[in-house]
Amino acid sequence: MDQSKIRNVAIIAHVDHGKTTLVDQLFQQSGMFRENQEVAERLMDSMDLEKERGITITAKNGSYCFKDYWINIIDTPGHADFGGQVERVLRMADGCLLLVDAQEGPMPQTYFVLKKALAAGLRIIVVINKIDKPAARCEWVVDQVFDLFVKLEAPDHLLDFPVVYASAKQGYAKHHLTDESTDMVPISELIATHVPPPSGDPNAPLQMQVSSLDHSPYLGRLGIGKVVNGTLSINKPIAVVKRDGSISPARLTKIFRFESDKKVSTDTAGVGELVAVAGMDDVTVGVTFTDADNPMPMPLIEIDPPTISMNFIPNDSPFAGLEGKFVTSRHLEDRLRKETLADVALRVEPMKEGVGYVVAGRGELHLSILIEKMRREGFELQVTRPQVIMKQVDGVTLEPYEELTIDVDEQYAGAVIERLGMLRGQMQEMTQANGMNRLVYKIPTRGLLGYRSEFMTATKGLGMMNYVFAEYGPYAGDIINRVNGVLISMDTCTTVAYALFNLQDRGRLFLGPGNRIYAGQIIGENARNQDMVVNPAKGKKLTNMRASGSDENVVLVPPVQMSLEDCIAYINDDELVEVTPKTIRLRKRSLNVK
Ligand SMILES: Nc1nc2c(ncn2[C@@H]2O[C@H](COP(=O)(O)OP(=O)(O)OP(=O)(O)O)[C@@H](O)[C@H]2O)c(=O)[nH]1
Ligand SMILES: [Mg+2]
Repeated sequence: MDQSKIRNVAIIAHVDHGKTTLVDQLFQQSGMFRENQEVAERLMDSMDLEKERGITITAKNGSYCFKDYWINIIDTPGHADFGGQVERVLRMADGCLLLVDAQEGPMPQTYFVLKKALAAGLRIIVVINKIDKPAARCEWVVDQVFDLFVKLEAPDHLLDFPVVYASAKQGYAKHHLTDESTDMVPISELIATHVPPPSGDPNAPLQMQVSSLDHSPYLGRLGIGKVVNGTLSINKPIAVVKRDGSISPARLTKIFRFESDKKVSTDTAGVGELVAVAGMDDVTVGVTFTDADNPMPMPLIEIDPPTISMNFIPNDSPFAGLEGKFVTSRHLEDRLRKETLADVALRVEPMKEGVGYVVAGRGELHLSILIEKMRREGFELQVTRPQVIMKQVDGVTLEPYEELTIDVDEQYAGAVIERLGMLRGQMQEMTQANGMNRLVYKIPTRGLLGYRSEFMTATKGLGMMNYVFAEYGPYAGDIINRVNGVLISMDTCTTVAYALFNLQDRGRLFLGPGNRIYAGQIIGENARNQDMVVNPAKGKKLTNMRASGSDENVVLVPPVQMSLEDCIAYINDDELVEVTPKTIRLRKRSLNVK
């Protein structure tokens, strides 16, 4: 492949600003699909969980042709929990598209990814996306982006960034807002002219560093990275430099390049090409494949330390083993170990007391996605409330803080401010525009655990909240997770509508009639502060004449529906979430309720 015609471009942005949709359009318009071919929306979001949630979880490679250019595209996740991946895959890129929503403007993760792109010295093309939105305010957004570059001390030659306006959804882009356009050509043109070709030397010793991982059912683990110098060849013996600096011989069994969203096998890959390689079972992020005679390791890729942890415990509830295939501690251990190989941001250690594992990751979403994957594979397990990872510096306990940005309708701002105060948030900034308030806070990560769903309810879904890790700071003091107690079942039984009807005045119920539950299981929230043991199976007395029709006439308030994330955020330290392929239950750790 002609090195001068390769362009390696990462697409980076805040969550939901349209990265994956933009990739769809670039692919679609490059003519790589047959005219009548059915192509999935957000093609690169290929995992089931990505499709269901509409978010990108892992970065992915693809490519398309524009004129005689071969453009490698790296789609990255925008959610802060997966920010570490962005930093790693930027090593494959020579330039990037920074997408910014034409209405929202730069958001916390925009700041984070731009900082990483500047640190990597990449050429940046700013794409103002979603210009079709009626509330788009492009000029304002461009100004904000410029301010962000200045704030991040971008060097002068990068401050002069090209801007292109796009609607990824409708498939057009333009250099000026007044231009007419029906296609994405302006973006491809800018990539061809503004992003430099890869700069390596084909005659130098081989260097290819693994920046991300993938898995093939037939070939096992794949390492993905850029050939920085030299040529990678299937038949040539090479060496691998591991993260610990050790050097050993290696032989690759397969090399793939990325064509559209597929991997295509090849025997050699030259400078600047992005490839996936098979043949090394314990390949991990940061290893360098290099010349066997003249090994040249590349600088190590730093991996951000985890910020929160949860305990994963084998299911020991009375219903253990009824719904899942994998239940034992051994199953759990094997699965978690396997995950750490594929996900370098995850740490797993045995618990110091009791049976189970401390699983540490980059945030609530990171860990809950793992739990969700496991339950779909047939695992049963129990998890504890997430804990933030504290640090000891010079004998002082420090805890992580986030910078929180909230956009909320004026009428709800008061309630939000009050609550954030209780969560130990410190307001940094408050601005108003068009009936919306923007609040910026510094707040302990602890205070934010589980806050999202509360925020959504408090603002009737009309608010937006985003946060990124800010720094470690002094311990902020106690934060009360939940003031209410819970309603606990006194017996193992099946819930009865009549009993629930009598209980629903006491608080909010989490389940309806006809559910099999056990003693010690949590069935609802008490309106009062303390826990209460209740009997959700108590039927009507038989002496009551109207009992003959039994339950049917009872009108129940629909139970509160809680997602896995809601449950995890809800529980206290003396409670667990039990997860099986079919059910999510809340329980007391101690089931002794009598
Ligand atoms: N109106 C409008 N909506 C868009 C546009 N581009 C994307 N969207 C919508 O924005 C939402 C998010 O799009 P994605 O492409 O998944 O965003 P993303 O940046 O890949 O999101 P993450 O990968 O989760 O960070 C989807 O509902 C898209 O349909 C656009 O140009 N205009
Ligand atoms: Mg995406």
